[in-house]
Amino acid sequence: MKSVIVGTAGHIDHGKTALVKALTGIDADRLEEEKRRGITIDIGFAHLELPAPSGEALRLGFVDVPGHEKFVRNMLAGVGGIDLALLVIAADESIKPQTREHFDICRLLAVRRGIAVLTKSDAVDAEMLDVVRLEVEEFLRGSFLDPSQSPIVAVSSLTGAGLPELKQALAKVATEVPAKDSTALTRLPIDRVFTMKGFGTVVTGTLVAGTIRKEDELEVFPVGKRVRVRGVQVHGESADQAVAGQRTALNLAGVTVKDLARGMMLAAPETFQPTTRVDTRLALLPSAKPLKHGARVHFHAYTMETIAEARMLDRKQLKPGDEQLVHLRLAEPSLLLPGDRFILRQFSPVVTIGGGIVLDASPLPRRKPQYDVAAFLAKMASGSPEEILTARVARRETAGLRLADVPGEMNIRMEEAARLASGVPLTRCGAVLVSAMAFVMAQAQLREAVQAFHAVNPLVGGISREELRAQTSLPVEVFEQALKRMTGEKKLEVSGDLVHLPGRGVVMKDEETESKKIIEQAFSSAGLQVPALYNVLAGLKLDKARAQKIVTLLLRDKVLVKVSEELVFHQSALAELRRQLAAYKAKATVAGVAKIDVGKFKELTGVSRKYAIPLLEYLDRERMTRRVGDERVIL
Ligand SMILES: Nc1nc2c(ncn2[C@@H]2O[C@H](COP(=O)(O)OP(=O)(O)O)[C@@H](O)[C@H]2O)c(=O)[nH]1
Ligand SMILES: [Mg+2]
Repeated sequence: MKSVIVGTAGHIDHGKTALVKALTGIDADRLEEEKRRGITIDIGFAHLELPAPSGEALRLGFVDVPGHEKFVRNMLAGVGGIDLALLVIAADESIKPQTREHFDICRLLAVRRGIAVLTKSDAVDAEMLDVVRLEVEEFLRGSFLDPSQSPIVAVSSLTGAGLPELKQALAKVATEVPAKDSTALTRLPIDRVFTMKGFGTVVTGTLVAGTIRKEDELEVFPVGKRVRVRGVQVHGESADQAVAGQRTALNLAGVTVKDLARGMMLAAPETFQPTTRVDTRLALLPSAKPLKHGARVHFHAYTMETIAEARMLDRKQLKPGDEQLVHLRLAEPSLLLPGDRFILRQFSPVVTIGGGIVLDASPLPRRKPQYDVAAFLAKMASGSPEEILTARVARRETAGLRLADVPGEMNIRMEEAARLASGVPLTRCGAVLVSAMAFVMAQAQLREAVQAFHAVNPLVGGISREELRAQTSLPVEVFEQALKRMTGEKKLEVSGDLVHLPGRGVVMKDEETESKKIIEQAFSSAGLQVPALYNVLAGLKLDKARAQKIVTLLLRDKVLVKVSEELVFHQSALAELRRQLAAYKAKATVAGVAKIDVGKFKELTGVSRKYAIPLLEYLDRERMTRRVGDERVIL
């Protein structure tokens, strides 16, 4: 059964609530104050089943909105999820300010279909009704309610005149309007939160996308809390599930009423990120004042509202009646996705000035050089899903876009994201997608970094993988994939942990391996009484350059440690020194402090002054000791 949401719109006292009641039998003015004062303050709800022209049943959910100019905020909370609008105009008053404002809002939100209803037809004569009808036709021309495609129906909620015709027109338009997608990722903007005896926390809203079943887990935005659906009601009756296009009430476990409020959004878990920055296409009403760069406005989307700062992405000022790309910075995070519509109201006095569509809810930080934002947003506005994915991946250059982040950025299911990703010419680096161009860039970065390393370190066989990755700041997956491609094509080689240009690696010949052992042994057996390096090297069957290379390798691998320009120690000797010092500290501690001077240090270690001073300075650098006058405090 198709479910469609019908919203009322129009000036106060034009008979919106009376019309909803005449159609559905339900009084949408639910608040005590509304009943007492006879005016609608907040949004109210009703429902009706109608046979479609095909005979199939249609389920209509009604959102009745307040017409008073003071309550446009509440009207906006209701209108966000509607599929078709009933623009209510009283025949005895014709078009009034909120007729215009509500109609503007419907147009800015891109409501696609609707019916103009001339109410209170009993209160005017036929001639007057004709005049108003002409006025309204003129008013609607060229809009989504253009009289050539949308009916204008005169009714009286008092006498019932015209109601059968209106129901017929409603059924026809509701059949034609596209249904909301019940297979899409679930989103339910919350419009009411309350407790019900015996149930606990209940929220209501118009399910704008997806399906919600009992026991589903949902995430509350922007707070990120998890909730479990204990029960589902659709149009006031228990149901196994609610589908997109239905007025939905959910009984939730895992939250209290305090945690929730109108404006929050329930959504598929682990998919979306709330945002405070969106790139949009914004249209300014002809009646508005020019909108300047940096202007503050009220931002409304679905049931949420916040303050936003408008930053122009092309011309510095948006002229009335024009539209252009605008970046909005929101005062509070919220869940917004590409394609979402929003309304802007002037900061003060508060009137509706424009509205638009979110093109990108995950803009990259503004930096230079920046991707071409205008071209990117043009793609977002009119590209195919394949083009959109390609552009979203390409703008991230070598950082790439994780496949896992695609559903949240594009508001598509994972299966769809995977299908798209395999259908476009992108490079898959494990879980990361990069453009073909970025993959080439990544390889160039690797080659340059390796070349630069060789230039600076002629004696070392290559750069370690981790250092190379850190230098190029590529994601691990992109790094590994690019390296694999380059070694496959023999553009780079890998020996152990080292990456180098072909032919530049360290090839240890037998003699060299032997020499390495000799050097290491000479130092490890000497302890702190180390031999002079040139003496060790002189005893090897190797030329000086090769011997020096081996020492450099041993230093890099931290087998040998340079303590001063002349002194090199084996790491095991230095480890032993630390142990000795720690043992000495345990014995020599007086009043919490252990000190040692050069004499005691020589005694402790058996080294001469020539060695003691550089060793103590080394220990200072290593923060094992701290010099205080002629002594050292052992730390
Ligand atoms: N004569 C007449 N009065 C109506 C009709 N519809 C509504 N009214 C009256 O107009 C007033 C405002 O109606 P209401 O539905 O509350 O208007 P809303 O502010 O647009 O919701 C109420 O006193 C209604 O009884 C109608 O078709 N004929
Ligand atoms: Mg009302």
